[in-house]
Order: sequence, then C-alpha cells, then structure tokens
Amino acid sequence: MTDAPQRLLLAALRRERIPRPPVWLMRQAGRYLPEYQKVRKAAGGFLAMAQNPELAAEVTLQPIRRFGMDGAILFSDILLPLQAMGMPLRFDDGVGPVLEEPLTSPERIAALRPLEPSESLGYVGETLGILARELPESCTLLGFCGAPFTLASYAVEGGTSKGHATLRGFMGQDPRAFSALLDTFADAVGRHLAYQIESGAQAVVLFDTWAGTLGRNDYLRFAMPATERVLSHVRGKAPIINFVLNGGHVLEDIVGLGTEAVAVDWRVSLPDCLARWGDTTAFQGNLDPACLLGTPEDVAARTAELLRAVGGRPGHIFGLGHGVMKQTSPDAVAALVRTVQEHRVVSGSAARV
Ligand code: 1CP
Repeated sequence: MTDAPQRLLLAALRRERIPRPPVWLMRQAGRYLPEYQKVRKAAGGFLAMAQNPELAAEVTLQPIRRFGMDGAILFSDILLPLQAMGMPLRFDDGVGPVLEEPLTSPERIAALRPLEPSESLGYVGETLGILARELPESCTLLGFCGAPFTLASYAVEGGTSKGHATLRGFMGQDPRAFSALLDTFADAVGRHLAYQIESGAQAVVLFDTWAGTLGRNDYLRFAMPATERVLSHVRGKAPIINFVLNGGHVLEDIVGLGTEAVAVDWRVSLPDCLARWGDTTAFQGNLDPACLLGTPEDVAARTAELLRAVGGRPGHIFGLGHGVMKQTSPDAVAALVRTVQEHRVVSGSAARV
C-alpha cells in the first residue's frame, strides 16, 4: 500500500528518497502564537482548552494553517494520563504543572487506577477524530505520550523539579518498587498510544524529557526497560519517534530499541547520527530552539546550514532539539519552515532551489 505521495513525514519514517525532508516542531502550537493565547484566554486556561476536543483541534491546526508544517501534533499534554489515573492535576501560571498528591507513599501508588483511555481520555480520541477529518492530506497526524521515566519524574516530584531529589531517592532506596511503578506507567502509556492510533494518529512520539539526566547504567536499568515495555504495546501499529532529551551518552542504546525514528537534541551531530545508524533508523532534529530567537535571516541561514550538513540523506525529519520557546517570534518559525520547504534534494546530495 502506498500513501498519498505527498505524505512526506511517513515516507521519511520509512527512510525513502523524497524531494526534501519533512518538517514539524515540538511545541509548534503554544504560547508564542497570538491566536493560541486568544483561545486559551477564552477557554479559561490550559486544561479547559486541552480537554475540549473542538478547541484542542483548533489549536493543533493553528500552526498548520499559519506555517504549513508536514506534521500536526495532537494538542494535549503528557500529564493528562496521570490525571486520568486518579492524580489531581492543575497548571499554575508562571509555575507549570502541579500534582497535588505526589506518589511519595506505597498507598498512593497502590491507589493509581489502571488507565482505560476510551473512558477517561475520550476527549483525546474525539480530538484526533476531528483532526483526521480536517487536516490537509499532505500533513501527518501525530499522537504522543510521555515515556514512563519522565511521567514518574512528575508523579513523584509533584511537578517540575531541578534536581529530582525525591525521584532519585526513591529509585536508590527501593529500586524494585520504582521499577514496578515504571511498569505501571508503561502499560498505561502503551494503551494510550494504541488508543490514539485507533483514533487516527498515523505516527506517535514518545517524549522522555528527563531520562537523559540518568547515567548510562541507570538508563539501562530503569528507563530503557520501561520504554521497551511501551514499545511492546505499539510495535507494528504505527511508526514511533523516540525522543530522549540530553540522551547523547545513551544514543546507541536508544537506537537499539528499534523505533522507526530517534529524535536528537542539538548537543549531538545529526550528520554523524545518520552516517552511523541511518541505515536502520530515521533521525529527527536537531536545531537548537534558541536559534529561533534570532532574526528570520539568521534562522534561514542556520536551517540551510543543517540541511547542507545532512546532504540529502534519506531518513531526516527536520525539527528542533526541544520545544519552541514562548519568546519565539512567529516570523522566525515561518523562516525555518519556508527554508526547509524550498529546499530540494538533488540525487542524494542537496541544493537550494
Ligand atoms: O498555555 C500554557 O500555559 C501551557 C503550556 C503548555 C503547552 C503548550 C503545556 C504545559 N503543555 C503544552 C502542550 C504540549 N505539551 C504538547 C502539544 C503541543 C505541541 O507540541 O505543539 C506536547 C507534545 C507536550 C509535551 C510535554 N508536556 C512534555 C514533553 C516534551 C517537552 O517539552 O519536553 C513535557 C515535559 C510536558 C510537561 C509540561 N506541560 C506544560 C508545562 C509547562 C510542562 C512542564 C515542562 C517542564 O517541566 O519544564
């Protein structure tokens, strides 16, 4: 079966030769867009917006309409499944996520409810249904989840944390209970991703924002087996993009997980990744989001530089090494997307049209 030929993102995930790399950006919907701010204000906050299928679909579509990315990522959050498992969640302005009853006792862990996505996250399925109907055919619909270690970091710390002292304390003092918690999250995430695929997601992203803070031994002992357990739920159902922020020291292990794509941040060389492992996996990345704080001319130059360095190798999804910052000007995002979309790969090498 072939996709509509213009579905570049799915083709890149299969490492096919295509005229140019597809492009989408983490946090492409969000606070840097005035139209997002407007919907958020009218909805009365982030959660109200994310849990209303019409509004969530609308903010997912905003960057596609404005910039024409090749991928649209569901507007939701990695923490919503925690709420669906029984953890009270709110987002405070200027603070971020707050989980009022962090998992700091065996009783709280035992009280977690198994996740039934079609019941407790039905609004996600509805949002994907709207998007599957409304997206242009050339645009790939992406679902996502937080990876188990990253979810555990928020669930145990009760929110964003710098040093993760509570999390690391738990991991060190009771490694078996910690692994059991990761397994619980892995099954929840696996089911949620499968539900998103059934609801219309054509590929899924796994965000492991905090696993890169672990040394390699702890990554192999804790985070990676949990990710592997997630993959066992999803493999063969849709292509998977695995993103571990700050994961350069465990890249070979991540590649070994066998996902269709690995997303890398700006600390590693994307051309080196492709040269080394490009025959087995696609790579997504990897401009520094801070590049987008420059002028549109700077952004175009940095984008063209990365395209030249990749040299037209198949299996490149153009993106950032982390999310768009809220201080970013929409003009900078426009310059990035335009530069990628005007680029043409010429018989295995690259040239600007
Ligand atoms: O308007 C606002 O105040 C909310 C800001 C915001 C947005 C736009 C949050 C709160 N979540 C989101 C949406 C979101 N989050 C998306 C969909 C939109 C898109 O990408 O275009 C996705 C994929 C996420 C994923 C997410 N949420 C991650 C993983 C990726 C990453 O950024 O590392 C993480 C860690 C979160 C947690 C989270 N959600 C929101 C905040 C402020 C945070 C905390 C971030 C931190 O701890 O530093």
